[in-house]
Amino acid sequence: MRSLPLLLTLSLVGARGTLSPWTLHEKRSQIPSGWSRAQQHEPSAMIPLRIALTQPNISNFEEYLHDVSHPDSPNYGKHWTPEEVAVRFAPSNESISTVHEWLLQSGVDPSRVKLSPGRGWLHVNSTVAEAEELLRTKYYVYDHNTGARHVACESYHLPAHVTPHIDFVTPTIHFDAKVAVRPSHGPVVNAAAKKNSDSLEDCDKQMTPACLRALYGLKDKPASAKGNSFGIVQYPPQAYRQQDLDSFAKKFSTGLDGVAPKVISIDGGTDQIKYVGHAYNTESSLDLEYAMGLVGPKQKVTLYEVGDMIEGASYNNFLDAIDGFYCFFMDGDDSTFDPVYPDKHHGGYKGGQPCGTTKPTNVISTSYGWDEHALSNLYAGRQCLEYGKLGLMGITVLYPSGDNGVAAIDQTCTGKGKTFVPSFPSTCPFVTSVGATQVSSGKSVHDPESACDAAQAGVYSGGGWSNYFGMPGYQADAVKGYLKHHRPPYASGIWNSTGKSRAYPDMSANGANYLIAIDNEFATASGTSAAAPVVGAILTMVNDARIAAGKKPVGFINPTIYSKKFAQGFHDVTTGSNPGCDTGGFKAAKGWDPVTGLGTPNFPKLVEAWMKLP
Ligand SMILES: *[C@@H]1O[C@H](CO)[C@@H](O)[C@H](O)[C@H]1NC(C)=O
Ligand SMILES: *[C@@H]1O[C@H](CO)[C@@H](O)[C@H](O)[C@H]1NC(C)=O
Ligand SMILES: *[C@@H]1O[C@H](CO)[C@@H](O)[C@H](O)[C@H]1NC(C)=O
Ligand SMILES: CC(=O)N[C@H]1CO[C@H](CO)[C@@H](O)[C@@H]1O
Repeated sequence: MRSLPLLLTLSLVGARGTLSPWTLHEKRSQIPSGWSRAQQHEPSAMIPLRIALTQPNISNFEEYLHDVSHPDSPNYGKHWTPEEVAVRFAPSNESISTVHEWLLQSGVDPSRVKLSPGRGWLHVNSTVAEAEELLRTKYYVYDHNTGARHVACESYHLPAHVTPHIDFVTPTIHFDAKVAVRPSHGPVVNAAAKKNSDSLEDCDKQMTPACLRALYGLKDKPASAKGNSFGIVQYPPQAYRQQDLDSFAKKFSTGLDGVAPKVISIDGGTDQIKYVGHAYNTESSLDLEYAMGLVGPKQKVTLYEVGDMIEGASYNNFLDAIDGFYCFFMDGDDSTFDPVYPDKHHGGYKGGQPCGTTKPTNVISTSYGWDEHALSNLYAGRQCLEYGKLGLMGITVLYPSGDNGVAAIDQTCTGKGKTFVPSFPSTCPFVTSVGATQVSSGKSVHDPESACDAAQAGVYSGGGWSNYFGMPGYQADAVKGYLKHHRPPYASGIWNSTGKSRAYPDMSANGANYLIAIDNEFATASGTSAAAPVVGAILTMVNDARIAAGKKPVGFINPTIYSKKFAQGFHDVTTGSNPGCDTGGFKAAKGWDPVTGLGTPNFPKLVEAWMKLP
């Protein structure tokens, strides 16, 4: 840990702070479902505050990203280095000193204030009583119906002169950002593996690599350009079993029998073997069998295993590991928000948190999602910007759009009006959100696909409009077109009908009834979490072709895929919908729609279009 430089002396303290009025900074409108407020928190308890300092130049963020990722930009593909990103967005000395000054003035001893190495965060070791005074708030303990506990407040305030320098403070109004133990995949149904490896029959009942290759025109075996990489992120207790990957390979993937992914452990992440069962092995079997199967044996697939079995991990734990300028403290710190390492619990991981020492792959696919409203707007916003920074550096970030149509992960909807619940990080305009389609019953791979239908696939593709993020320029025309020609018939109170917010998904891929090897048998699994790694594999093949030709990886793809140059790159999906919240949800339609996005990939056309770009 590093202390603040001595330049921040008491001489900076002036009368300004004391005169400044307090303003409301963040307020939660509801308690996430399952939680209830118990009692006020113990005033003497320790509560380590983390203060996210405002980053400069953010107002130009979309422009910067557009500059390196729009196909008409002369700087297409000229990605930034991590240092360039850090310098552009590092909080200013003024922000650091203003906030520090306020803390000292409020009676906090300088030894208890620390600045993170990337200068993005200030940490204050304080008691609940002090934090309540600093933030003009009250902390409560909340109970979850599973027995979990959480410390939070309902709202908090900051002095007006400090406000422009602080993004947000944690722990405050946010609820646990730890990734849900249950990944967002559909039900698993036992099914005999009757199909042989290249049969294109019954692709409506059992999806296989051969069905996907036929649907999207994929090459059998990519060349594997040196320097290409593709990563899948896994959170505990999910784990893969090598014997399952081998059984799958024997049947479907030549050259992969006995081949393991390249495992990178972050924060004590391991491939746990203590628990076996569909609840523990489905996500990883699905992701790896298809990711590895599609890119073939020459392209190594990286598996990031994040978090130990006790504390688990949040998306931020992963982001800390791959970006040293985002991470908080080299050696971990006390926090009740994002899990902290070394883990103090008995049997927990005792090593530290990697901070920017883990190399990110060109394409990163994560098959988990979260309800947008469980996180605060500002917290989600900060994380979203981080995905945008990865985009600036040429990294593609994929998230599934969710499996419950317009409803939340637990299928509930908020409020009396049954308000739709968007899925984060899909609503972040700087990730590529992937929805799910199916080969409908009785149809073949040569017929157009439809959006996933729960009757056949057990899931409905998540999609809709964010309540937090504004609409990015790259999708404005596509989304306006949908709102004009297929305006959803719902009252404006239950969905974000402003036409000014981020709409998702961006694209889709088949997510229905994937045949997987799991726990020594074959079964089928469905969901957008199948679609995301498949899109990841396809973009990895595009990168393969580009890198072999001396070009850069595709990076952030959204400005590209919505552009006219890529209009032929997708199979438009025009049938199906995504029901939820006692409604029929949204409808798929010609062009972009909030169920299947732009449609499913047409690989030969995508490669052709991407090879024309510098
Ligand atoms: C900010 O402060 C650091 C010392 O902590 C100093 O090296 C740097 O030059 C300052 N930057 C500006 C723009 O004043
Ligand atoms: C925070 O303060 C407590 C009590 O003063 C102390 O025991 C603890 O070591 C401090 N933690 C850090 C990270 O400074
Ligand atoms: C709808 O989205 C906009 C832009 O993201 C946001 O400002 C607004 O608060 C949202 N409306 C609701 C009701 O959440
Ligand atoms: C390119 C650009 O706009 N840079 C600005 C980023 O923010 C710093 C600090 O506010 C300014 O000094 C730069 O001009």
